[in-house]
This record gives sequence, structure tokens and C-alpha cells, in this order.
Amino acid sequence: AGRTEARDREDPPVSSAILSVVAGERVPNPVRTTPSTNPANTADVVGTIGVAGPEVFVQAARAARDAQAGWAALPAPQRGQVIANVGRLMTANKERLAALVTREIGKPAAEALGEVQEIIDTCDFFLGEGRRLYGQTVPSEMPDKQLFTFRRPVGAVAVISAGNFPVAVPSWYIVPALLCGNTVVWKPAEYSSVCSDAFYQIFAHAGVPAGVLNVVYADGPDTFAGLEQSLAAGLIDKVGFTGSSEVGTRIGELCGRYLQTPCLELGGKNPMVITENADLDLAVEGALFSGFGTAGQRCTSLGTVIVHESVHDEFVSRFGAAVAAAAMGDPTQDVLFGPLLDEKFAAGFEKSLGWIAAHHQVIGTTGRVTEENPRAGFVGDPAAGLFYHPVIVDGVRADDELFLNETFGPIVGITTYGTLDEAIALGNRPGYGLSSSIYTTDPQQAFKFAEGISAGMVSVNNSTSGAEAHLPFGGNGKSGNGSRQSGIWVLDQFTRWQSLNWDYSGKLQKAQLDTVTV
Ligand code: UN1
Repeated sequence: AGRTEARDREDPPVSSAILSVVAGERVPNPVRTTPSTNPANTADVVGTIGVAGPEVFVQAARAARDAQAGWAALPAPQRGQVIANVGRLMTANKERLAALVTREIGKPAAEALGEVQEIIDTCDFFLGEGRRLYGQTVPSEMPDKQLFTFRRPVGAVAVISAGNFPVAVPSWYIVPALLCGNTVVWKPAEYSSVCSDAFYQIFAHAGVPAGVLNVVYADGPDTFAGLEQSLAAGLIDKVGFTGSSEVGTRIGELCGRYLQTPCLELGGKNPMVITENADLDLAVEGALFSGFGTAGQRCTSLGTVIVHESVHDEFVSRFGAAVAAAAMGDPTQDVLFGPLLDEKFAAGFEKSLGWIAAHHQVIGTTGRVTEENPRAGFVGDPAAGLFYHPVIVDGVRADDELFLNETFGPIVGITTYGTLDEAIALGNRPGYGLSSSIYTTDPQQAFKFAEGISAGMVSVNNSTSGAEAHLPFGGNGKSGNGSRQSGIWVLDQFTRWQSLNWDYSGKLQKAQLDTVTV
């Protein structure tokens, strides 16, 4: 039997596709295979993905459930050592992994390196948490009795992530979840699966045991079906989801049926307020980076500039000039932004351009970049990939679709305000509440804005995007359910408090009843 097992391991199923991993083994016989292409050059196939059905999700959840007690039994400082190994391997493979991110989703090289750095920072933070994970000692109201609190792992966690940050955002869930003693089923975005597989392999090499991190490549409906069955079978204890507000709402409804509170990180329509006293050059730089960096495809990307009416014209002319001068195109080069993530995102963005063309006066050209209408500053072959012109729409009104909805592409709306209260009301109007920013030289305005804006994240004189990896990250309203990731705050997602009361009085002491009141 030993020899058969050895031979089985030497002869993996014939498939060149990237396959799901359950309990350390690749799962053969995918329901279909699908290519993952380079959005900057759609003729370049980065890899082929073997897409699994819902039953593989359930198998992965069972494997996670089975592995959890053993993983949690490893002392937290030792789990921290595994996270330290992940960080070291990420550092050693930083350039290679970043190059893969650039090739598979078109993220400009410098930003892709930043994305891998974000994983390294996350590992740096949590490897030390392995030696903390503090609980408390609490005084009892009775003599000869001690009270304690402990953080206990939640159990088996399902992580469903988006592909705009194909490796950094998954690490925000997976690293702290593992550190806290949980096991994981990870369903990455299909269009970034080659990056996901590289990410998984680093975790496996770092010493994450079989079954502790399982990966399922599946489409949306099958993931939903697999998740529902796993929740019904009691195999999943926590869901972490990054993606659209629509899908997040469905995940929230599903989890609610099983009395679970998921960690939801959803869309944004992030406002930037530019006051009458702002440093306009700084504001232009911030608007350029957060509006058009990553082709506007961050959940923290700038949605609408809300500029004081007295500086509107000056801001618009400087911003227009900066956008026109920005380099876009080939993401392996030094560009502000590259292509859209994949065909689905390109189609979604074209739909947004449809409403915009119908209702607005657009500054600059719109639509897909082609050989016939390349723009100055384009790097590479404009017709090879999913490249779109940057769009600025001035005169957006508070009831416009563009004002109210996330667009996830290189487009920024502009509107004006008179008083700070009006600016805050405009910023809150879309009902999202992820990130926000104000450019002002008046501290009072900055604090008043922070107090009034319903956003999980506020920047003063900085961009809406680019949060640091150890501050609470998350949103309110349509941007999430109030959960926060990163830093110590995410520990409340991946642990549950247990209280322990220990009576050494030698008699039954009853709380409230035997308590002496003075
Ligand atoms: C996302 O787009 O889902 O703050 C996350 C930022 C990045 C993360 C964005 N650190 O812009």
C-alpha cells in the first residue's frame, strides 16, 4: 500500500490546469477549464484554471474543519513563526510575485510591488501577535474567585476575495485567521487564479500544514451553492468577503440564516472635499492618484471631487491638465494606470460610460483606447488590451447615477459646494462609507469633516486610497457591515471571547445572590 501511495503521489492526474487544493492534494477532474489572460495583451494566456463544482467547496470546508483542532493546538507563538516564514518567502519572491500580478491583472509594476509589500507588512504585524493574543484578568464580585478572558479561534473560515488586489487583500484575512488558530477555505477571483496559486504555494512552503489552507477555484453561483451547503452542514464558522455591495448583501443574508456575522469589505463611492484654502497642487496630485491609479479599480478609489465653488475653475483646469499629461498603458512600464482587470470589468465600465454619455458633458475623450484614437502619453500597443481613456465629468448632480453608484474604472466626477456642511452632506449622500478625504489648511475644517462624514477611513491632505496595513480598514453603510480588518481590530473577526470564572472558595458562591453590597 505504501508503494501505491508513493506512486500515486508521483503520477498526478494529467492536467496542465491549475487545480483546487483540498487537504494538501490537488483535486482532479474540474468541471471546466478557463484561460486567465493578460488584460494588457489579451493574446497572452497566463495560465489555465481548472474550475471546480460546489461539492469541492464542501470538501474543502470539511478538510478545514478536520484540520482545525490540530492547528489550534500548536502554540500561538509557533503559528507566528509560520507567519514569519510566509513573510520571509514573500520578501524573497517579491519581484516574481509582483511581475505575475502585473501580467495577470495589469497592475502597474510599482503598485504591484507595493501590493506584495502589503502582505509582508501584514505578516510583520501578525507574527508578533502570536506572542500576544492577550486575554484579561478581571476582578470578581465575590471573594476567592478569579475571572479571566481568552481569545479562542472561531473555527473554519471561508474567504472569498476579489482580484483587484489578488494577493494583498487575501492576506488581510488569511494571515490573521491562521495566526488566531483558524483554518481556511479560500475562493479567489477566477481572473487572478495564477497569482492565487503562487500565493498558496508560498504558504505551503512556509509550513502551513495540509488542510489548514484550502483553495477552491469556482465560479460565483457554484461558490454560493458550496458555501450554503457548508454553512448548512455546520462546516464554516465565519465568512470573509471582499467584493461588490450587491454580492456582499447576498452573502450577509445567507450568513444571517445561520446566525453568522460575516466580515464584509464592499464597494465605495469615496468623496474628496477640496476647500477654499486647500493647497491645489497637492489636491490635484491626490485626485490623480486616487481617481486614476489602479485605473480607478480600488474599493478606495476616488469617486467624486466635491470642490468649493470659489476654487472650482482653477482646480478643474489644473486637474484636467494633470490627467492629460499622465502616462497610461503598458503596466510593466512607469505608468499611472494600465488596463481594466478583465473583460467583465471592461463590460461593466462601458455600461457606466453609457449613462455618462447620455447625461453629462465629459471633459476629454471616452471609451476604449484603439489604434485610431490613442492619446498622448500612451505607452505600448493601445489595441492589444483592455485600455480605457481617463474620464472626468464636471457638473455632476447629487441625484445622478454617476454621483450615487460605484463605477470601478478610470472616471472621476466633480461637483461644487458652498458650506462645509453641504460638502459633508454631499459626501454622505451615496450611502456608501468606506474612504474619504479632505484637502484643507484649516484643522477645524478637517476635524469637523471627520466627525460628519460617515466613512470608516478619513484622510486629511492625502488620497482616498492607500491605507496602511496596520490601521482598521473597513466601511459603513453600503461599504460593509461595520467589520474592520487589519491591525489588532481584525482579531475580533477571527477570535471569540471566552470568559472563565474559577472559584476556589470551596463553596457554591452565587453571583448577584451572594454578593455583599456595601
Ligand atoms: C481594495 O481595493 O479592496 O487602501 C483594497 C488601499 C489599499 C487596499 C485597497 N491598501 O487603497
